[in-house]
Amino acid sequence: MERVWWKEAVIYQVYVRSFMDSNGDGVGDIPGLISRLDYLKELGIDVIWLNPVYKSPNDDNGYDISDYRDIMDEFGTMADWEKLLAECHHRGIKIIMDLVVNHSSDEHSWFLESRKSKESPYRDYYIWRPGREENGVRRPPNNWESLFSGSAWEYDERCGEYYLHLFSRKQPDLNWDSPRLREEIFEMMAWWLDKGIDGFRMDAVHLMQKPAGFPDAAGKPTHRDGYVYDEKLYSHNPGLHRIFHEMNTRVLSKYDCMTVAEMNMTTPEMASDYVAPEREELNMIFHFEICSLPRYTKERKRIRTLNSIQDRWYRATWGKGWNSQFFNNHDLPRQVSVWGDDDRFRVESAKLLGTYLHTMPGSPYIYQGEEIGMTNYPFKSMGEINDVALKNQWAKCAAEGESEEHFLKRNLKWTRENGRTPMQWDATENGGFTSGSPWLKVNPNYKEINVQAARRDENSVFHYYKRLISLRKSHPVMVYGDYRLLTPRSRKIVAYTRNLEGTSLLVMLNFSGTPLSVRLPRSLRKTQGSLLLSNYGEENSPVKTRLRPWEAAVFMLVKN
Ligand code: TEU
Ligand code: CA
Repeated sequence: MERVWWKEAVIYQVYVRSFMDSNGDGVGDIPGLISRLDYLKELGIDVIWLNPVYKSPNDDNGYDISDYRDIMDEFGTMADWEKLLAECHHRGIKIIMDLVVNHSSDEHSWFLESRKSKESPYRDYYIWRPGREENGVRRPPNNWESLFSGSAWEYDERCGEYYLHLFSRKQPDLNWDSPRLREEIFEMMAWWLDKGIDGFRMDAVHLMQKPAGFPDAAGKPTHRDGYVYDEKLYSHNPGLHRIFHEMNTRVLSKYDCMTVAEMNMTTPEMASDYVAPEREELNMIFHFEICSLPRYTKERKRIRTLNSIQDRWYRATWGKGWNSQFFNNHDLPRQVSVWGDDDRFRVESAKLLGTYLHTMPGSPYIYQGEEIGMTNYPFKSMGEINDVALKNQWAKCAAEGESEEHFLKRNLKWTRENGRTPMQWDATENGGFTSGSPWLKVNPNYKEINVQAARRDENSVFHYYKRLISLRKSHPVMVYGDYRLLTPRSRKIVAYTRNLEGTSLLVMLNFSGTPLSVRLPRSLRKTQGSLLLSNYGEENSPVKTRLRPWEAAVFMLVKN
């Protein structure tokens, strides 16, 4: 397998708005991030993925961009950003930027021009369609529901047409069928790469190519308004591969950069067509099969399903492309609250999850705060929620008579707002995130869970992550070793080996709060080995099969 830096890299995601506020306005910013780069260096990560920092009216926290070549006022200036890049590179840290080009903001100059008239040279940068009439009533061009609730079409009085927005109405979809639009985006990408960035995380790109003819979605409406949500219909349409190939050959291939494409609805069977190097498209994908599993699968089936998903992805990508590993990000609740036990075994289970992500095949992505075991927020009312997606959904449900209590019960554990509360730096007010009043409340557990406390405590999640990252650097088997699952039938134990040129690792994880034994296959029962890493902290232990609650143990095996 070809060795490249982005396969070896540990990537750290920074949601700037919630990372560190430098000027007391309650909003994280670029100077704040710069002030914490030494912390990230100490952790040992290689790449920072910056959530969008471009000019934006912030209808969707920066995912609605009004100028792709400028920085959001609240976050700082272009000079601040340039300093950030220099300070990162100076420390040997790379930066990848969020590329949000399925849609722009409705305040982008392209859209302002586009909506002026049907003859505007920018008209075809977006997707405009006449409505249809039903019983004398004007209706949108089709029945699509937006990913953020309500019709995916918005009527525009000026020309009497609708524009498409798969997300909020302030996020009109760009028209990738327009050669001029494609050209603009490619130029913009090259402009950032020329500035020196090291790649892109590509936002919701499975949706870039719309289905020909914009057919109605089949299936049941989500709400009484009658719109039908069918992400499968909106995704992976013919033409998408051509876009990536063009993007790659025209722009990406000219730089030593990495790409990771966020693409819900991607199956392992589709994956290699996107990530096989000879296809010249992408480097890796964030697929949603694992992160959406806990919400939609029964608890007792969770681990077996996790294993089978990983197995399918491994077979589909190993030796043919590359994969990514993550349990949380800014669109998801905190991993220790979902996959671990954020109460009795917070520290143990946070370490176990980290062990898994860093020893599975694929590049690990750490989401800010994960490395100190930050947890979900105890939200009590919709009044505390900022997120446009959840607010829109609540408006629909409230109108249909659902009580707030019931709605919260269904959604709070899963809302992405949990992942967006500010980073907890120390035990001072607001966790040291801001001297002002934070844009979103800091989790009240900041007095106990914070960076300063974690750094002081040798047994903290933070020190364990440091160790994981450094082991990954000194043991190529953790990156390039092949993977074999040993426990396909177990409900709570995950054990596997990684092998590379005579070096073997054995990883054993107990995803439960009760002690359990691992049944190793016969071939491994007499194996000798030494403990490389354990979340219970001991040093020299022979291979053992009894695991304590949430115990994670990694052994280096000795060939007999
Ligand atoms: O998320 C996209 C996204 O979440 C969808 O692709 C996904 O398929 C869907 O939510 C699941 O049903 C990205 C960003 O990560 C997110 O923060 C933005 O709000 C969104 O795009 C719009 O830019
Ligand atoms: Ca600020």
